Amino acid sequence: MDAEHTLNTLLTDKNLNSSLKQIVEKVGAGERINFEEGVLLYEKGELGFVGALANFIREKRHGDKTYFNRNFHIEPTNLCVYDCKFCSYSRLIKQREEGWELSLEEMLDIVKKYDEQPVTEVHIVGGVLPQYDLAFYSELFRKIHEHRPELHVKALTPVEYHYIFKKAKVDYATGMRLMKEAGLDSIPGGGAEIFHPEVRDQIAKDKCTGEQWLAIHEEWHKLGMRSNATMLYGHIEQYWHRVDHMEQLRQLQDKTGGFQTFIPLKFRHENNQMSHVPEVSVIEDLRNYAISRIYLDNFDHIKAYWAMISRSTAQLSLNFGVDDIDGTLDDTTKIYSMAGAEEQTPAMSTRELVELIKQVGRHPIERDTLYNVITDYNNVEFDNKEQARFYKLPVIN
Ligand code: V47
Ligand code: SF4
Repeated sequence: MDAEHTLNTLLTDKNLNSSLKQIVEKVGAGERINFEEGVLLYEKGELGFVGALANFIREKRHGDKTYFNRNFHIEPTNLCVYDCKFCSYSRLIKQREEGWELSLEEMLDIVKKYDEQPVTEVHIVGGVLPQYDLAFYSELFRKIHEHRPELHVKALTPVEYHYIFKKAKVDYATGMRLMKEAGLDSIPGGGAEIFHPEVRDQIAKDKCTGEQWLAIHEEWHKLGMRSNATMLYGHIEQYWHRVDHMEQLRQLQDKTGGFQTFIPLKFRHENNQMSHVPEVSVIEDLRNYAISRIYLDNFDHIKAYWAMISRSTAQLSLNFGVDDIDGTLDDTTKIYSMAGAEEQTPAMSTRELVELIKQVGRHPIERDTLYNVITDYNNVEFDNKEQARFYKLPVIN
């Protein structure tokens, strides 16, 4: 049954409550749902129901297309001046012996390791430390581009930017302009957590506020640049906090159009100060993807970060509004393995990613960071001998 047919079936369902039916009508007509309807979906929307709506939107926008990219991470340090309660990764400066601090040369050596590989993006994110200041990151971005001009630098979050701009005594507009001039290409979605202070003050007290997070992205968008947004869900927040978070993103997106992708991040509870908070179920994960897809009508893409939710949930999510499953990663991120994610050494070859997507009847597309198509894998057969982590692109006739 196709997505359109499923939607029509919902419209003729005599047992469906009238408020939910109104949401189905809005989705069918391509109209926006409001805050109360968002909360209602979380409270009353069963998995099959929200999934049908989200899949309708997903297929209308992208058909079966499912995007991924070839990227690697650099995590400059796991030491941090902040102390977010959910963070399993960071060590406070007083625990320095358990930490790492990479020098500029060490980070460039990581970039050089990929010289022969067809990666398109480096994702740089880690803890916040005073020595990683505006001058340091400007130099890093410049040096990366000097070495490999076409590599897309997706780096840091408003948490770092707020900190380094304050220290350098520059305002957000000036700071973001300097970052662009140094070679920053886009901003990843991290540091958003939950914007509402009722929650944020309990889990991420001292770092940038929700308003500051949004203001930094706004300045970046004003420069004609793109960024992503995340939401850390499934801990102490209530449903309306999630809707409030998405509402603020939707409003900024109406203003600037600069966001590309929304990435819901499931709270993982091992080895952090919130280990007593249970993790939500896979059903809640899928419902959350679906409701995000329905609510964020002005976001092109919804991404499931496979390294965090497991490969099988990533496959399932493709029927619940998700059209992107991030990248190859090559075992270069520790943020989630330290928090209890199933993937202890997250790495997938291009072949594995393609097969994971094809196995569930979707159409794999390798993209660059800005969603330009690099390879359409629908008609590409892999050479059986080729098991390399980064597959060499086959010649397509
Ligand atoms: O902001 C930290 C989250 C984020 C935990 O833009 C946790 O393409 C769950 O933003 N359980 C950083 N989440 C990672 C990030 C990201 C990842 C992949 C792709 C992109 C993108 C961005 O990780 C942090 C925080 O919200 N995080 N600890 C935890 N225990
Ligand atoms: Fe530091 Fe980021 Fe961890 Fe917060 S989430 S403690 S800002 S590394």
